[in-house]
Amino acid sequence: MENQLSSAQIAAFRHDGYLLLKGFVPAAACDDMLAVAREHVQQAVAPLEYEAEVGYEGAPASLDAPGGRTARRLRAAWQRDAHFRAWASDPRLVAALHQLFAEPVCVTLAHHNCVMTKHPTFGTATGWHRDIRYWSFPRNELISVWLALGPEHVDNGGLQFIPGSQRLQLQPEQMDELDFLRPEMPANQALFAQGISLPLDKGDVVLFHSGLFHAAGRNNSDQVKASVVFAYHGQSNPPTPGTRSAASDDILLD
Ligand SMILES: O=C(O)CCC(=O)C(=O)O
Repeated sequence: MENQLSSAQIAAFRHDGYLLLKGFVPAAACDDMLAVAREHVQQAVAPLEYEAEVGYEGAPASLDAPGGRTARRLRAAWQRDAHFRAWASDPRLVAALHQLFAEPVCVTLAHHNCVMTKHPTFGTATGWHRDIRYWSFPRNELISVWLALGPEHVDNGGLQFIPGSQRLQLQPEQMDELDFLRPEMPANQALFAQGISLPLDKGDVVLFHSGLFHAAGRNNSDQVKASVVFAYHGQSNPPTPGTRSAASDDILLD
C-alpha cells in the first residue's frame, strides 16, 4: 500500500498529537454505517452502554430514570456489523497508521471498538482526559481513530483537544480519582485555555494519540451525533498480559 501521509502530516501528528484527515471516508460508506447505528440504537441491539451507566455529571440516575436508556455507545462495533469491520480495516487507514507507528498495525477490540452516540437532552459532556487512562500497554503510544458520521462541532458535543498535551508531564494532584483533569486547579485552567475545538464533517477522520487530552460537550442540537471509534497499536506494543486490554481479541491488520 502506498504512503497515505506526507512527512508534514506525520510531523504534525508527532507535534500536536492529532491529525485530521478531511473527507477520508466517502459519504455513502458513512451513510451505510449511520443506518446500521440508527437501527441498532432503535432496537437496542446489545451490547450497549447507557448514559446512566457512564454516570457523568448530569446523567440520568438510573436505567429507569427519565432518559436512563439513552445509548452512549454501541459497543463491539467490529463484531456488530461488517460495515464497521470494513472501515476499521480499510487498507488506506492501516497504511496511514503504519506510517505513524513505523511498524505493522493491530486493532484492539478491548477499547473503543464502538459507535459513540451523543443524544440531545440526555447525552452528557466528557471532561478532559486521555484515552490511555484505563488501558494497559507497555508504551503509551496507541492511536484512537474517530470517524464522524455527520457534522460535529462545539454545539453538538464535538471533540476538543489540547494540542501537544501528549508530551506534558503532569503532577498527580492535577488528576481526579477517575483520571480527569481537575477543573478547579489553576494549572489545569491554564491548560484548558489552550483547548481547541475541531469541527468535523461527515467522513472526516481524526487520529489522536492515547496521551492527548481531549473533551467533548453536550449535544445542544436536535440530532443525535454518531461517530465510529477504534483504537490501534503497533505490533511491538501488545496489551499487557492479564489485563483488561489483553482480554479481547487483538487483530494484526497488515
Ligand atoms: O463524545 C464524548 O463525549 C467524548 C468521548 C471520549 O472522548 C471518550 O470516550 O474517550
